[in-house]
Amino acid sequence: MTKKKYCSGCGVVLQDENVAIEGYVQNIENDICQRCFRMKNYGEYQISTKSNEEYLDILRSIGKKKDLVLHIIDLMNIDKDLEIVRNIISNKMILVLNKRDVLPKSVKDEKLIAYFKALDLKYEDIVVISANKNYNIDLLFEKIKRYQTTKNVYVVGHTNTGKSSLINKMISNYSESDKELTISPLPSTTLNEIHIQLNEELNLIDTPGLVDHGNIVNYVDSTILKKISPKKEIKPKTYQLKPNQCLIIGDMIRLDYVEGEKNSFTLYLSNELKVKRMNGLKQTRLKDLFKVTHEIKYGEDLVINGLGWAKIVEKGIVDLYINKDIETFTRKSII
Ligand SMILES: Nc1nc2c(ncn2[C@@H]2O[C@H](COP(=O)(O)OP(=O)(O)OP(=O)(O)O)[C@@H](O)[C@H]2O)c(=O)[nH]1
Ligand SMILES: [Mg+2]
Repeated sequence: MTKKKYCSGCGVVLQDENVAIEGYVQNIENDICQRCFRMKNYGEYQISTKSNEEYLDILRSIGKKKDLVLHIIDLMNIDKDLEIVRNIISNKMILVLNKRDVLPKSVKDEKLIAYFKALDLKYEDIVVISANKNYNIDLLFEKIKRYQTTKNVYVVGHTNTGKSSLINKMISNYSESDKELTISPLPSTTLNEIHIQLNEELNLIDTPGLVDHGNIVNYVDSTILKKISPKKEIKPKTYQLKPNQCLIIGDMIRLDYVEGEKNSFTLYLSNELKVKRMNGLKQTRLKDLFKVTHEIKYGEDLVINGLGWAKIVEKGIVDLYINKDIETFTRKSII
């Protein structure tokens, strides 16, 4: 029986028909599939659908081992259900808050850490990083060495949080290897576990990630995707709204302030998204949108999954008009 080969970019099993051939230097160590080839060389992204059952199985199998786990969170897009992973895996775990570079510099790392500490999910440690900007990767590397229980360290979390980006950064910082995992702005880039031996003492294991079906990235085309994914530090914009005023966000979402005192809405969104304030609620109609009503308590964020959030100071009632598949929810203000 011949041994199965796996794509070194995403971990998928390589069959004859999905091995990259054209233009790619064939190298047994670094074979990649067609999909990764197109992503890496032409920036052509292709959404891949997979069920969460498989990923839950991966998490369960990690839960049976003794290895250290890194749980990666995207700070722009904090999962509503952080404890899903924690409930399955009781291993030693470090919470890694990634994409620090897009949050305003004025936000202190300590504040972010305190917010997550208060959730009391029993992490060994919490580290704020930016995989893209190489921020605090040395610090994380030190913590991994301090807490690792075996050679293997698993990297888990929701899709698109930057798991593969972090491992790539560690490969280039701390090893001689030229391996490179595939990364992309779309969810479900990594399709299988991928073992990366960083050195004699450390194997990092990338995993596919939990799919978030309520995330806006599942429902926009690539032009809009570029616009809504922040690449630079976001500049929050504050709007003072009275009832009967509304905000139109990127011609996609309408936020109506329906009831309450004069209130302050600070939007944390990609700088490239245009926001307009309008008087009167009924004059601007956006096509095919559904209404979701949220009762906001004092000091809460209204989160639009995958896009960002509005930090709202006072209590009040807000109607969102939005694509029906995009999840919205409130949480205690993070900033
Ligand atoms: N601004 C910013 N973007 C980041 C950072 N790390 C990763 N990204 C971006 O986030 C997107 C997803 O990165 P990946 O590394 O593919 O994420 P993943 O968790 O491996 O995703 P899946 O394999 O789909 O589960 C890419 O567009 C990355 O460029 C970061 O530190 N800052
Ligand atoms: Mg990945």
